[in-house]
Amino acid sequence: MELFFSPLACSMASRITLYEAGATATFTEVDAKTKRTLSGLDYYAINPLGLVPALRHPCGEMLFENAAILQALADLHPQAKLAPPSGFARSVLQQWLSFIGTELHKALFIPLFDKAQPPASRDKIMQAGAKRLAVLQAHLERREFLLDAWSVADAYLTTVLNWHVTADVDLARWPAVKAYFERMCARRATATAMSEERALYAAELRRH
Ligand SMILES: N[C@@H](CCC(=O)N[C@@H](CS)C(=O)NCC(=O)O)C(=O)O
Repeated sequence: MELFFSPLACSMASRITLYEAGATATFTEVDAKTKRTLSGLDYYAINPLGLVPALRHPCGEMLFENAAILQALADLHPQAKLAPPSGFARSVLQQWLSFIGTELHKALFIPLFDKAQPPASRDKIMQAGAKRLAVLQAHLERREFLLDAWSVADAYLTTVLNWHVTADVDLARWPAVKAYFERMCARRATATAMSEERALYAAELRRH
């Protein structure tokens, strides 16, 4: 199994998941600027969109998209109980993966990374994002995790919330979200993944 990732990108959710499962994998770093692996392979030949993550599944096929990859990783390690196996509970997991992917990752954080964004557009993005974060706040006020137990959705949510500093989103406005983020960061698998990827990110910055 091979995970194509870039440091601190959304692909970190897969690393967190693998560490939670105690699983082994080959981690192949993709330089976010050059779109080459550190060994020099053209990443567009793996994913024509140049996006991470991509997973070479043990069946030999490539898989793309966080929501699919995270569920595949959970299914490959059922003993770790990282996702409800089926039924309505699985649908709720998919609901959260979609929410994180479309409402937070793509609609809130990625646009805010653009420092050239005019203040009026930034305010509009933040207003819409605040409604999404308020939904999370209400949900997390009474829960430790997104579902009844830790799941791959928590890996994804922690990974995107980790961008709040760069995106200049003050999580203190949503105290339950802030407390959740701090709780998740304290988990051993997450702390290890974050510290490893921070070091790789610093190395990437030094390269460019
Ligand atoms: N829909 C994709 C989005 C993946 C994505 O946006 N990846 C970002 C990193 S967080 C990326 O590779 N960006 C590089 C680029 O836009 O060129 C998924 O959920 O996997």
